[in-house]
Amino acid sequence: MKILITGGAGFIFSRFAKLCVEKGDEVVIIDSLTYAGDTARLGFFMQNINFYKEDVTNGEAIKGILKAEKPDVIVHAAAESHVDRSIIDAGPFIDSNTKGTQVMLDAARHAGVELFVNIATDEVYGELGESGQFYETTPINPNSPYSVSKAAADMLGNAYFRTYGLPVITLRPSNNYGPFQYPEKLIPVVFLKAYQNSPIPVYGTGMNVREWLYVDDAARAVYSIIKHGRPGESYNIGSGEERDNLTVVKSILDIMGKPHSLIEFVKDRQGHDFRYSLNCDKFKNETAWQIEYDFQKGIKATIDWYMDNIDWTFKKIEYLKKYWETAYAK
Ligand code: TDX
Repeated sequence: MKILITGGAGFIFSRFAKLCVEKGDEVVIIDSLTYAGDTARLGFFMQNINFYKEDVTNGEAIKGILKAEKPDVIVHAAAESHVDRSIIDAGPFIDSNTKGTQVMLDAARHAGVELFVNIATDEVYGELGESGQFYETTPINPNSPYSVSKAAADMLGNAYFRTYGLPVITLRPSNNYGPFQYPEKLIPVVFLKAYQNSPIPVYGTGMNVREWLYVDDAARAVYSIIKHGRPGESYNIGSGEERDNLTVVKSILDIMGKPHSLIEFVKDRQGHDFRYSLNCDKFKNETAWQIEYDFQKGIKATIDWYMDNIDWTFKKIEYLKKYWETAYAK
């Protein structure tokens, strides 16, 4: 199979690209290499990958790549992904996530692919209270500029299936974590701050809940949907491993042998969604997928990886400094 992946130099889809190479598939990546993209994530797998440094909003270039490569499957994952940045400036999110998806869908329609996997997020559903779950049938009701840009992209995929018959499958994964995550997201932020014995910024009360999915499990889930998923359908992918943020932070500090007194409660994220929780029965019933990493195993593997790869993480600090001044303004 020839699989074209957009955003393949990112945290999650570099892992997926490596899995595809391991499975013997031909892999093509389109990635514009923004601040969050990094081909170091692909390592020596780069030699097995046709890599195009290109922006998914560039319609002519995308059409040209699809014409030259003729992929069987497109996995469209390229996106601006950090909620806090979307609160500072929504512009790049609408461009990359919404416009970029429309460009990819149109290019795929004209190229005639067998399958288009549209990567969405659990955040398209909005937020939950203490109880309940999101089902694939739950109405979309996003709250942040980020999740709105992703919800529009999600619904565009459905529209292209219904209107043009493009074979689109939509995936809505929960929070991913693991090696190579860019250190602006909660888990690597906590690692980096704790490593430096700096205060760890926890928004609000730290009681917001996320469902944590280890990146290798996510990559295997995407692969299994290519094999077993049904076009026109959406699938939730989660681990069932729900934790409030404070519990996550304390787990990391305990693994690192750092004191809980490093925790600093800071101003809450504006419009902060309280809780996400996915019902994944549909996905599990239609594929043989199960998680291999519960949170305890996954967080240990993650922190071990960051300890062993401290150089990669520290290289990101210069760029992050300026952003952190805005993100954590008192
Ligand atoms: O410094 C922090 N302090 C803090 O308390 C950061 C960065 C986050 N948080 C909180 C906010 C959230 O409740 O931790 C939780 C997780 O935050 P993020 O890592 O920013 O992830 P989240 O906002 O939940 O969104 C993630 O999951 C869904 C991804 O970034 C999205 O791209 C994905 O779609």
